[in-house]
Amino acid sequence: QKPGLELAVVSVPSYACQRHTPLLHHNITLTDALSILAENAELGENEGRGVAFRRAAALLKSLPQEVRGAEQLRGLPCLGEHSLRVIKEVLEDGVSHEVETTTHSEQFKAMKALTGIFGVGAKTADRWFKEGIHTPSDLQRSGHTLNRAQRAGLQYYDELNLPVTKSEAVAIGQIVERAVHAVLPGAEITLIGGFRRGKQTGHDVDFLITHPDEGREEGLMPKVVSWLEAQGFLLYQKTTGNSYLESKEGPARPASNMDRFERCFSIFRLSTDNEGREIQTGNGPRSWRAVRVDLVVSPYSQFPFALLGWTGSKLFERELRRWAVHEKAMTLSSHALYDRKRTLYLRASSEEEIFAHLGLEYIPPCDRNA
Ligand code: DCP
Ligand code: MG
Repeated sequence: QKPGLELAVVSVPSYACQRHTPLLHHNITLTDALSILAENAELGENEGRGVAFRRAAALLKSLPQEVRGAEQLRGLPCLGEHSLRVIKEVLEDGVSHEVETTTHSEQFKAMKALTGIFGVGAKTADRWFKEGIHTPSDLQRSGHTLNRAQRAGLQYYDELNLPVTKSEAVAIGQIVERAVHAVLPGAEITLIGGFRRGKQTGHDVDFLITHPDEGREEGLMPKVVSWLEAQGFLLYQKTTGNSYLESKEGPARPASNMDRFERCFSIFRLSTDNEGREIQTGNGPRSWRAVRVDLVVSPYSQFPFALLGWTGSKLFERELRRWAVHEKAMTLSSHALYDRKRTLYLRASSEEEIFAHLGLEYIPPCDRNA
C-alpha cells in the first residue's frame, strides 16, 4: 500500500443520517456518474435500483478525501456490486460505459426533457415517449389535452429549468413574508429545502409557515394566496388543505411519504430588475421570471418534525425514516415521531430533540446533503 492511498477512515456508518454530508465534497466525478444511473432508474420507475445508486453516491459524498483507487473502498458500506463496478470503471478509464450510453440514449434524454415540464411525472412522460413525443415542442404540437399545471409548465418551460439563485430565493422570501404578515401577524416563515442546507441554487424555493398560537395557522393558505394573487405575484397556484386530522392511517402508519399539511404548489412572477438578469422569450426580453415556489403550513406543535422532514435531502429523509423503523422501532413522519414499543408519541420542540429521540448525533442542515 502506497502511503496516502489508505483513506483516513476507520469505519463509516451505513445510514446517511449517521454521517455528515457537506454540499462540497471530494468525489464529484464518481457521484455524478452514479447520479445519472440513479436518475435513469427513477425515470424508469425502478425505485429500488435508484435508491441503491443514491446510497452509494451519498456514501462517497461523506468521505473526507478523494477516492483514487478501488482498494480504498474496502470495508465501506452502501456500495453494491453494480455501483462498485461503475466506480471502478470511472477510476480506471475516467468514464463509465453504462453512464455514457445512458446520457446519450434517446429515451433518457426524452424522459428528462418531458419530466422537466412542471406537472409531468415519469408515467405520463413514458406514455408520451412511446407515442413518439420526445420534447416539449413535440408535446406542444401533439394537441394532447393538458391539465392546468402542465399548461403552465409548458408555457414557462425554459425559465422553470433555469436554476433559482439564492438572491432570488431571498427576494421571494420577502414577498412571502409580506403576504403572510398581511393576513396573520406573528406568523413565522422559514426557508426550507435545499437552500436551508446551504445550496446556492435550487429548482424551486420552499417555505414552511407556522404560528406560535396553535390553531391560528388553520386556513391560512387561501388567505395568503388571495393576497399574492391580488398583488399579481402568482402565475399559477394549486392549494391543498390539511388532511392530517381526517386521515385514518394516523402518523404512526402513514400511507405514503407524502405529508398532509396545508400546501401550495405555485409559480411566482418575480421581477428581475434588481438581479440584472433579463429573460429571453419568443417575444423579446422581459424583466421578470417565473419561479417554482412551494409553501407549507404546519401547526406549531408539529413544526420541528415538518422542518426536519422538509429540509432534505430526499435521501437523508429516507434514511432517517429507515433508521427510525429498523433500528429504533419508531415511525417518523413530517408530523410526528411514534414509539411503537412504548406505544406513544414523542414530543419535540427542536430538530435536536428529534435526533436525540432517535439516538442519533445531531446533524446540522449543511451536513444533510446526502
Ligand atoms: N420532501 C420530501 N417529500 C416530498 C417532497 C419534499 O421529503 N414529497 C422534502 C425533501 C426535500 C424538501 O422536502 O429536500 C424539498 O423538496 P425539493 O424537491 O424542493 O428538494 P430540494 O429543495 O432539496 O432540492 P431543489 O434544490 O432541487 O429544490
Ligand atoms: Mg427545493
